[in-house]
Amino acid sequence: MKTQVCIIGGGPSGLMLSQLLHLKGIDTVVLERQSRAYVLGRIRAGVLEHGFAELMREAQCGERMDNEGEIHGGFHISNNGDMKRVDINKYSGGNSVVVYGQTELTRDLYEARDRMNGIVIHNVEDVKLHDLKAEKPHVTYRDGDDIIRIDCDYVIGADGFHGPSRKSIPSDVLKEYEKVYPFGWLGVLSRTKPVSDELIYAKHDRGFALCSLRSQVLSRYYIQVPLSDTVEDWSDDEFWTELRRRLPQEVADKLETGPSIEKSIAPLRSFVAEPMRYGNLFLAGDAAHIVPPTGARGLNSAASDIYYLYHAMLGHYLKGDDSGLEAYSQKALARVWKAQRFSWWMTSMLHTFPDNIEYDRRLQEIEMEYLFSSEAAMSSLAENYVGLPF
Ligand code: FAS
Ligand code: PHB
Repeated sequence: MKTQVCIIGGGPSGLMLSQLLHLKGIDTVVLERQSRAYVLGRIRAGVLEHGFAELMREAQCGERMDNEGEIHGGFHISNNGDMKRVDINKYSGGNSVVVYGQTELTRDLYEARDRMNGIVIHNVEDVKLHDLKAEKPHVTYRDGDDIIRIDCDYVIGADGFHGPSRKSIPSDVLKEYEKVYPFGWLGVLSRTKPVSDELIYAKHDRGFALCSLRSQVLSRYYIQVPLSDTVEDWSDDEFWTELRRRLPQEVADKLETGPSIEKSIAPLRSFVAEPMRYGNLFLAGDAAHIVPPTGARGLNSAASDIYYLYHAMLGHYLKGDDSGLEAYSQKALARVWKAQRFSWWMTSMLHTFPDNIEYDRRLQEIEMEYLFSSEAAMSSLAENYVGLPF
């Protein structure tokens, strides 16, 4: 099999790039290890930056997002029950975010791929990357007893944190930066009316909590839990009781509870792999970087990678200009690290750290006090939350 761009990973990063390139006449093949149902069964991001929403529209996949997604111009931060609103619309110069689940946008991307007869191959096994430094790399995968070879010009590693692409870069070339947080997020999805029209990030002595949503009939809630906890340790009732304890009383009193339709624990880590290019391999999204979800930067960091790669590939194929490809890693990492900083800052300010000394706990309080006392601090939060420019 031959193609111009072989994309490993059928998550949002891989699908978005495949769709954008196809619209410009550039051939791609997407290789996905899981079934489509499995990929669409994942519950992940919920908040889209302005830039991501624009990319969805450019990819001709934005219609349902525009019809069903919610535009949010602010969110709330509570501190042991004292709640204040963050007006991101005012402090970002009129920008906002779209609340629309990653599951839904991934579905939209798959449907667009189908409409254009895009090649997405599911249930591939043993994907291997070959000759990445040669003129023409190739990728192989196993289909039952057969080994299938795909010859291509470029390989895109959009295969997430556990995929083979990053691991194909020699250890003497790749540098990894990682910070693991001493807690995770226990998330619950429930067919209930969201407790608030806007997100609530709740700092509390018992631990962090987040009230989010997917629609007016589908709520998404999280509570910080120790890394030693498992989903089995938490019944629905225990989850709702603990969530209420961490919310302001007026919010807790109107919390509508119901059976969890999804319940999972995500560990929190900050991770960056450099460089994001090795020969004709380009890493994008979670394959290259991971953030704690506190700042809602995970999926949105993937968006700028895809934007840069898309324009770099257009330059190469349509103009014979490789400057975008040459600059990709440095340009992508510059924005990735700013998202890392913001995610670390939000996480550090809002969570309880078991080993924090008194000085650290007091500093967290001061960070919050400074934020709500300074227009400059609020503008900094807002410009990061709506998304720094691509
Ligand atoms: P993905 O991991 O989504 O996709 C990679 C794809 O590659 C997967 O479909 C995988 O099956 C496939 N793959 C892996 N190995 C392969 C192989 N060997 N061969 C072929 N295919 C292979 N971000 C937020 O902004 N907010 C959140 O609340 C949030 N919550 C999250 C919760 C969890 C549990 C996780 C893991 C992530 C969360 N994220 C969140 C981050 C998440 O949204 C990612 O940023 C987003 O999925 C990135 O998309 P991709 O780069 O496409 O990676
Ligand atoms: C979510 O709705 O899943 C969500 C929203 C905002 C975050 C993290 C997760 O910061």
